[in-house]
Amino acid sequence: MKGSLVEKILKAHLLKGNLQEGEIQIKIDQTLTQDSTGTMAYLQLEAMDIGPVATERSVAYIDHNMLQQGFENADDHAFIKSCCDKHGILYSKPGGGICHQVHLERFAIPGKTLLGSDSHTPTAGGLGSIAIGAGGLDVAVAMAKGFYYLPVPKVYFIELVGKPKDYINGKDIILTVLEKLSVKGGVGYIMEYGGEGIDHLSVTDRATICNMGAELGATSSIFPSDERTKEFLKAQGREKDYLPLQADEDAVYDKKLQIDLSTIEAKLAGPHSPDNVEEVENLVGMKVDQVCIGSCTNSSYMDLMRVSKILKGKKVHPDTSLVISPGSANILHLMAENGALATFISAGARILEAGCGPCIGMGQAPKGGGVSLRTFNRNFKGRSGTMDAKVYLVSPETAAMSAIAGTVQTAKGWSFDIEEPLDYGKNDGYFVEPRFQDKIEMGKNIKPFPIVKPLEDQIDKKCILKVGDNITTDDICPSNAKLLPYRSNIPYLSKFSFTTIVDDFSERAKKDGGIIVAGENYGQGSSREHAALIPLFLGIKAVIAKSFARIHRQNLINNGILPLVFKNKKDYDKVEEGDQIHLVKVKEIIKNGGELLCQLPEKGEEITLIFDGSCREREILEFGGYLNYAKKKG
Ligand code: MIC
Ligand code: SF4
Repeated sequence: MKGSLVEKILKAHLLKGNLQEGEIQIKIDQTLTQDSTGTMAYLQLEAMDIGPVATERSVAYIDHNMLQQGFENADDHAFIKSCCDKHGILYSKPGGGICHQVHLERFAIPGKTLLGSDSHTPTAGGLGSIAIGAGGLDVAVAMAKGFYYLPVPKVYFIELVGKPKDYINGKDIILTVLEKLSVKGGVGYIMEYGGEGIDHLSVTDRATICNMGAELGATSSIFPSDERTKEFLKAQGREKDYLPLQADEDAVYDKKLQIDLSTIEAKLAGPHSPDNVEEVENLVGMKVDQVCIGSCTNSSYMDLMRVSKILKGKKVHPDTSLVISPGSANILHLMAENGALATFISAGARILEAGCGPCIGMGQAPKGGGVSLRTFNRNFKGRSGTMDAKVYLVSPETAAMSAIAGTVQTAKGWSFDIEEPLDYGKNDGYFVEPRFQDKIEMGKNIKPFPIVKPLEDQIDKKCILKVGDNITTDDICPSNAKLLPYRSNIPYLSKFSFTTIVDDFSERAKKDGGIIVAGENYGQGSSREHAALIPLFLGIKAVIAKSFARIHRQNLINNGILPLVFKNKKDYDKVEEGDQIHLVKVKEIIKNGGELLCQLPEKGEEITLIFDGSCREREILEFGGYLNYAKKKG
């Protein structure tokens, strides 16, 4: 990484370790939380018994659980707000916008580090921050102590050359990267973008690209900070935050890929994976039941103004529903003033408040078997709220064209000529400054989190579930309008675990806990700790996989569940659902390192497993989770 942008920022934030290998501790300048992971993060912060946060800026956004069908979500909001008041955290009310979009507009700073309890936190890389998604507990520790641990990342340089056609969006570019690298192509890397092609990309296009770096499995994604960054910050009234930043000419990278932007045509990702990419052209004419425009990927002012240009004077097709959710209240405000909102309404679009909305299944579930085109970043099975819906991820331009036609269309040949505003204005109506009051408001929706038991030396459990590659956290802990209100209630949520795959996982686990066996990239997707807290609650002792997604692996360790990998990936075939699994000398090997022997007594087989963790991670497992570790270590 010598001379890379990543190296420069990490070096300036390095507290422990070195940038050659192993684990590093870095200083965290900013944190963000959102409400559906936030309650857990703040419960954990409370358990740490601290005063004001140690960061330069911490913000708590309410953007996910905004449907208030009952008291549950409102209870959670009140709890989070009281924690903000106590610890000096800025609170962004529901309606203020999606955490990543608002943070980009108002707080992200080139060269700073940001840790967020949401996997799409790297969106701020569009402005030159090193922004990383993590579990709530890691973010709580960052708020309390101002640091975060991560394995030294490798750096993947994506050189962008050429000029994209005017109808091409950052979304088409990142879908092109996903097509080439897949949902696990970025695991272990920070994706660093550069090359003359970036001059043609607005900050929000860059943010779209960084946002979906999460779908590559990357630790983060980052663009240099240049004249376009300066213009954006100036228009946001934050020119003082500008800092030019770029890699050295002779920077060294672990991997490189060159993409010629001029050759890219509109892309889509078909059901049910963001890397199931093909050209939109191939599906032109396919009937579309629903179109959703928004999410932290594509809800910027520039995106929505392009949509407005397409919709101007047109009507949404009679058989299609168009839903638009702006990324921030500020964008909604600008569009109310410049007439774009009126264009949407005249076209027959449904306008939602600024927030995540349908992206996390909070309403607007498509009809049974329906085709939904969404400008979002994830199309995992069931995430829309309709199990058999066919969700395609597209750009806002493709979405708007298709909404009018009622069938898949591209914006090929369109020219938009939309300028960024010189002054975005500042809508502060949704921010609440902390009032440093001590009283925590704990509603009855908030249940205590499960307690981690100390590591046992022998584990003798059944393999109660064997799954394939790329299992998502949406499989482990499904999220939709019915379940999101229970993010503070693990016992209730646990009943729905893995229902995208089997009906009775929680029943299987209830008997005597168990072990899960999985393929590659287990736990991809969200940062939700619930995907570790539920297995913890259900008595899962270990997950044995070919490989793990970064955030989920850390969440398992933080919650005292062993993430073990097969030494020989072929051994995956030897274990079957229902097999008894016997792990010996667990404590000793986790503590001191070495290979872990796994016996399958009914088959008379033995396989070798590895825990490939840092000394700190070994201690966390030994002490029974990160909270216990943090308490013991002071
Ligand atoms: C998501 O897009 O999957 C979420 C919902 O934003 C999650 C966080 C969560 O599960 O609450 C994420 O991306 O981390
Ligand atoms: Fe919200 Fe969707 Fe972005 Fe997650 S991906 S933060 S649910 S808008």
